[in-house]
Amino acid sequence: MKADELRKMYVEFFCERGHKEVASASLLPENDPTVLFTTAGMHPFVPYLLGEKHPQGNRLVDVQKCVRTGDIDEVGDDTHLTFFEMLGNWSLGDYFKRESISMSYEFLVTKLNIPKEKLAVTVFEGDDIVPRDEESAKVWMDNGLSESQIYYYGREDNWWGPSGKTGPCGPDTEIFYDMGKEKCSPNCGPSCNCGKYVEIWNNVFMQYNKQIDGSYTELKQKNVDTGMGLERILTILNGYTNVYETELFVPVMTRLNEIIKDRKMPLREKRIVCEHTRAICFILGDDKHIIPSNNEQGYRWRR
Ligand code: ALA
Repeated sequence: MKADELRKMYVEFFCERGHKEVASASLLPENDPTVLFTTAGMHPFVPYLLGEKHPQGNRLVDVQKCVRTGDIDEVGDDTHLTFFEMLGNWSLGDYFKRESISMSYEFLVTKLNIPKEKLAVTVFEGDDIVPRDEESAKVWMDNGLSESQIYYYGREDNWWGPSGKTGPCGPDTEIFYDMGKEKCSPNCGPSCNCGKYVEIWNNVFMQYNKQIDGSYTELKQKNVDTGMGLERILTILNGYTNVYETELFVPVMTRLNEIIKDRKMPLREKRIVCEHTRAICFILGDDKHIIPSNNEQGYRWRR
């Protein structure tokens, strides 16, 4: 499977289900002053998640360029990236948990032919502010997952957003692929980060707005924000073990090997050079043309 085939399949699948395609926004957030870069698909949509009408309707699909530096120290492992493409489908006050989860399941299992046994999902276990998400767990089971494939976790794992201090957020259900490695311990699960389970998609049920004092208010409408990692899905569909084997990285790695010739360089360092090179190319090539400097986006670029 080529990256472009996958992008097309995803967009077509959601267009067939009433979504309108929206182009990727700039890597410099236009509608969200709380972050330096577009770290997720949601930033361009913040006003619409808050209730403003989107000109293209209330079901949207996109392939959004993202830069996320929070995981920068993980880069060089098999799956973490600073620049990545996020395949996203959006409900702006339209469908909610049942339809969102069912469409994700159908896309993965029926369209991409991923065996359902290879999936594990997590749902929000609840706390004193927001109840346990039994509804999402039930929808997963109605679709065909068994109870043993469903894990409940707390706010650290199953709550998404806001990226800055304030804004739309909510509990999520995350979808993982079992890479087939041995369990790292009897308690091994999607949250342990041992590499057995790789997160491929996140469906966020955005129904809250976090305020500056840390409290949550209900949004005017219930939204869905999903994000699937293009590079990770591509790795899995092609039976690779890491993102550097995909066509998105092979040419960069080939060129690096030509440049360093016989000099020894540890694999992890090579991967970091490839990954960061790709990221700064996209930052430099962005419509907003970000250049290295000593503050804000330009400083991240330079680092
Ligand atoms: N906004 C969600 C994420 O980035 C989909 O994981």
